[in-house]
Amino acid sequence: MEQRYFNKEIETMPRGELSALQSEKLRKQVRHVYDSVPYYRGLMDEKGLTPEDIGGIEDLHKLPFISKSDLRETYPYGMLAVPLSDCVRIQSTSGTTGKRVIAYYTQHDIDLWEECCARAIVAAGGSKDDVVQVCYGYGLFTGGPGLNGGSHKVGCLTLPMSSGNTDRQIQFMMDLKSTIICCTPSYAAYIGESLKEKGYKPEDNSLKAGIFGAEPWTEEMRRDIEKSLGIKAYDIYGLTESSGPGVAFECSEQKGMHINEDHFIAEIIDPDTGEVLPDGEKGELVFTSLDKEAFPLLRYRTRDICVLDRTPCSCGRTHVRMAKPMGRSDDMLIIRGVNVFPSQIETVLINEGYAPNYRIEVDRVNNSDTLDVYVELSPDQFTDTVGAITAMEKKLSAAITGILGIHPAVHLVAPKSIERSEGKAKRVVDKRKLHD
Ligand code: DLL
Repeated sequence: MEQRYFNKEIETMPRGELSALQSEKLRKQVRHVYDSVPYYRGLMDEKGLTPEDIGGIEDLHKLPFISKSDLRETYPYGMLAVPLSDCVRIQSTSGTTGKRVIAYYTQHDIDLWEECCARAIVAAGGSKDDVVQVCYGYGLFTGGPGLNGGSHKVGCLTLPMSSGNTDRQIQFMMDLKSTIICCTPSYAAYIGESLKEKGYKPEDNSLKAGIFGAEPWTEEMRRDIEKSLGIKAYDIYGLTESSGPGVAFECSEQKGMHINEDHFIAEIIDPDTGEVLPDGEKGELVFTSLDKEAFPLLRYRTRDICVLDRTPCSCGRTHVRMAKPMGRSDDMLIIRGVNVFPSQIETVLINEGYAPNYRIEVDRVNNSDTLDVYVELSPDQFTDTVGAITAMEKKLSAAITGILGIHPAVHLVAPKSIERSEGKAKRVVDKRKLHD
């Protein structure tokens, strides 16, 4: 397949030149942050560091980390590195775990963010001839505005649908012949299911690709969505703190997401010790933004657990690839002492032939953790024979035990009884937190 790039010079830049570019930008960025963010200057002072100590990327490890708690402490303006009058936009996180994070953007910051998204769209096969249906949420969430801006930059016809109203999504998709769809993977699965219910076959739509992210999703879920929509499904990663979607994106090789390294330096650290880990080892992803003016974060701890791969990619892009994040360190459940990521359970469900409609409930009864997995049956799996259901539950429970090493209570429930998600899916209810 012929490779196309949005910014060939940067995306295929030889490693040596890329490192030199990163070092030059890092020196400037550290100086900018030191001079304009008293809070970060304080952290550097505590370590006895001045901007002169950071000669290039080899010195990155000397800098202090920033985490969500620093952003909460400095809320709302404490991390702002330019006068408020130079900012043109804010975006914000959903704030489900505590105070919201507010990210600020100058026009320059918006431009570079949108370019990152444009690179992702072109890598997924997009060009000015495409019709891009953006059904990530618009508003404070970065998904809609980010992909919308990227789609404009590529010159695609952009459908700013936002999330929800699935009947209308399907009507526009069919009438305007959308070729690329952008939304969360859980909403993509829901749209696929709704199309089927309306009697459409995968080949009835004009879609060729989907750009899905904002939440963890497995390879199994990718195959499911690809089949139900008749497309190639691409992953995209990002977080509000670092602009939004487009920090990393998949190319046609689909062997990890290329991190836009001209704008972000990625490190993997041991979440307990903060020590930088060698490439190929699993740990917490840390980002340093190199170009952002308003809200530049140095060594920001994402809590996402991930692996980096620097081996060359046959797509020609030279930028490092990150594996699909397997979840956040704070999403990881510790059940009876065993570390469990919801994505592990999802893999088993799909491999066993179930759709990714499930809810995980963890509780503590008589001082012992309980794990209940509610899994929805599809209409063709549904049966009202109790014996058959019990046998299926036992088989699924054994398959999950085989992977996790702990035994869940599996409950197969009626079709459509688990709530669908139009944005990020909420799959886990940890009732232990409610009791604390
Ligand atoms: O979710 C930005 C985004 C929008 C990314 C649209 C991709 C597409 P936040 O709401 O701040 O920003 O959430 C960021 O979501 O730290 C990850 O834990 C998770 N996440 C984002 N993309 C992926 C992905 C947006 N592709 C948090 N795979 C991040 C797994 C993802 N997790």
